[in-house]
Amino acid sequence: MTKPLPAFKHLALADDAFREGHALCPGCEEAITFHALGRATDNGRKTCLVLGTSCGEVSTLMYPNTIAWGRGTSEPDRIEKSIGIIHNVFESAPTVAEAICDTADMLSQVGAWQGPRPNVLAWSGDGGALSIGLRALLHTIYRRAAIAMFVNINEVFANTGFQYSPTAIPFADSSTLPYGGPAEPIDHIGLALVAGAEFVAQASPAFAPFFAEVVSEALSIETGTAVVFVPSPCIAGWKFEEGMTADLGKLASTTGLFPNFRKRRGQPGELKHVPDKSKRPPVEEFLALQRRFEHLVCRQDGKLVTVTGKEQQVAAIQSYADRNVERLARWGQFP
Ligand SMILES: Cc1ncc(C[n+]2csc(CCOP(=O)(O)OP(=O)(O)O)c2C)c(N)n1
Ligand code: SF4
Repeated sequence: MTKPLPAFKHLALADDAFREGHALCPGCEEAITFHALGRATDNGRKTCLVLGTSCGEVSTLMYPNTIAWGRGTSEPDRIEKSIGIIHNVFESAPTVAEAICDTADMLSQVGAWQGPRPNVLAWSGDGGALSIGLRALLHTIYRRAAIAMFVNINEVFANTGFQYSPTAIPFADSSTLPYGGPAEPIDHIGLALVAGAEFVAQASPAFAPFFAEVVSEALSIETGTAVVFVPSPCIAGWKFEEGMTADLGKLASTTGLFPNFRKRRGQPGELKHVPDKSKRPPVEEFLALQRRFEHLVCRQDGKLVTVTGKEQQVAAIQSYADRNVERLARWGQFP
C-alpha cells in the first residue's frame, strides 16, 4: 500500500488560488500564508473566503486594478475550483462567514446545492479579530459555526499605521504607544478554547510541514469552529532587515512568545517547536532583530547587549515567554 502524502506535499501539488498582483510588502509573511490557503482550498470543494479589512484585504483586492485571488486568470469551468471573496467591515469576518455557512446548509436542505459542503474561511488581523471584533469572533465560536477562522497576528493594526494591538509583546514600540507598555498579550488561545472552539491552533508558516497540517485540519472540521492564529512578522511595523521573515517566524515559536500549538476539542493539545527551557533561545535573540525593540536590546560585535537600565523590562518579557509556554501546556489539558 502506498503511504499517504504528507500535507505539505499535497499543498505543493495543488492548484494555488493566490496569485500575482498583490501589494503586500516584500517580506510580509501573509503572502506565504495566503499561498498555503490558496493551495489547501484546492480540495474538491467550492471556496468562500471572507476578508475583514486589514493589510491582507486591502493589499490583495485592489479593485478595479488587480485582484490577487483566483485559480487562473478567468472564471474556472469547475465550481470546485472557484473562490468567491467577500470583503466586509473590519470586525465582522466570522459573522459573515457564519452566514455563508447557514446559507449553504439551507440551499443543501432544499436541494438547490448538491455538491459537497463548501470551504468557508474567514480572515482577520489581530486588531479586527481580537480587539474591535473579539465579541463577534467569540460568539461565532460559541454558536459552533463550521467555519475556518484565520487570525493574522502581527501585533499591530498595520494597515492604518501600526497602532498598538492587544497581542503586542510588552514594551514593543507602536505608533500609539512608543516604547510600549507592561501589558501582556491577550490570551487568545484560552479565549477560543473557553468559547467552545472545535479546533484551536497557533501555527507559523515558517514551519511549513506543521503549518500545512494545521491548515488542512482546520478545513476538515465540520462540527464546530476551527480557529488558527498565525503569528506573522510585519517587516514595516517591526522594522527588521529583508530576508529575516522566516527566522523571526521560527524564533517567535522557539522562544515561547508565540509557540506552535494545536488542540482538538476532547483531545489533549500539542505544543510544537518549543525546546525544553534549558535549550530555548533567550527572548533577546528575537528582540534584537527588530528595531521596535531597539530601546531594549541590540547586537554589538555579534553579542546581544541589553540597554543599560532596561534589564527589568527584558526580564519581564522573558518571564512572560516562560509563563506562556507553561500556560499553553495547561490549556492543552482543557477538555
Ligand atoms: C469599524 C472600523 N473601524 C476602523 C476601521 C479602520 N481600519 C481599517 S483596517 C484597520 C486596522 C486593521 O488592523 P488588523 O486587523 O490588525 O489588520 P492588519 O492591518 O494588521 O493586517 C482599521 C483600524 C474600519 N475599517 N472599520
Ligand atoms: S505593513 Fe506589515 S502586515 Fe502590512 S503588508 Fe506590510 S509587512 Fe505585511
